[in-house]
Amino acid sequence: MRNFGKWGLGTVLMAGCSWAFAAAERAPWQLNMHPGVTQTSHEAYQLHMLSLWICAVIGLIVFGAMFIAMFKFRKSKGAVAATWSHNTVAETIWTIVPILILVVMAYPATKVLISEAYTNESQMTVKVTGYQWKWGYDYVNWGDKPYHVRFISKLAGDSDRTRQLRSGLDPNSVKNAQGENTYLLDVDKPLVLPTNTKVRFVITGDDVIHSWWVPALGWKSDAIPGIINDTWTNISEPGIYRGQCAELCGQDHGFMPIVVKAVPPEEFKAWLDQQEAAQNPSATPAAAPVAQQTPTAAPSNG
Ligand SMILES: [Cu+2]
Repeated sequence: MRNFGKWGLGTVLMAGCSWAFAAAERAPWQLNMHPGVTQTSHEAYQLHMLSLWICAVIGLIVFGAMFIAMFKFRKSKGAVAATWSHNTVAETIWTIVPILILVVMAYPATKVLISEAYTNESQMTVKVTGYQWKWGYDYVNWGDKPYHVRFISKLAGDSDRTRQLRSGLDPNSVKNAQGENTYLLDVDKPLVLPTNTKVRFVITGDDVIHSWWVPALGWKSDAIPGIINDTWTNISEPGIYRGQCAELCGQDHGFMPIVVKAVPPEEFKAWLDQQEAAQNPSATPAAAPVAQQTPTAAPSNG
């Protein structure tokens, strides 16, 4: 009976863990995946929950059968081992049932993968380039209008100074304006994106393989030299979304965070125009009236 108490406690703890994993609300000590802020991330979350529940039910059946066999048919109760070794009907069932379960899981997963790859009808394009150890962002267009805005986004100065060997600086004192600890999480220039806009990403690497990953967007994409991966996002809520390089790329792999700042489309457009004017003064009518007479002049892309 003492042993049964131990097993019972174990079962209750396991059930408690499953419940905690299944809880969808964001909370301190949240264990489950976050649903994110895009259609793709919601779809990934639903796939995850489907798999989780299928696994939970399979676990319950398998462990339930195992515990019944262990307790009800134990030697001390006079159980005698069976002598048969094959049962074609049982083997057929336990081959076909897992195949059906895998098909049930693969069908929606494939649908989501196909929709993630559908970059047509995007409203703007951003090129992401992975470097050792920073990210390059190029804003290629907004609708029909081409843009030539480009910048490098790297670890914020305070984190960078603090991380140096024997810097003597306290990582706990690296904080943002809201007082949150942002040690190794902030960058000097975030990737600004508009909300409610289908943004296409073309992602590549300049030296070694990196991987661009912001969990709230629902996907990650390898940044491979010589190869261009494309995917898309459409962020529903303004906010700051953080990510990391997700492919070991050298000694400072852990020091190239990603920060996406999602703002309403009007605010984004104003920011993008301002960046365009600042980076390409010769091509901007306001800064150089001469350019107004020759609107076809190719903007310099310094
Ligand atoms: Cu990396």
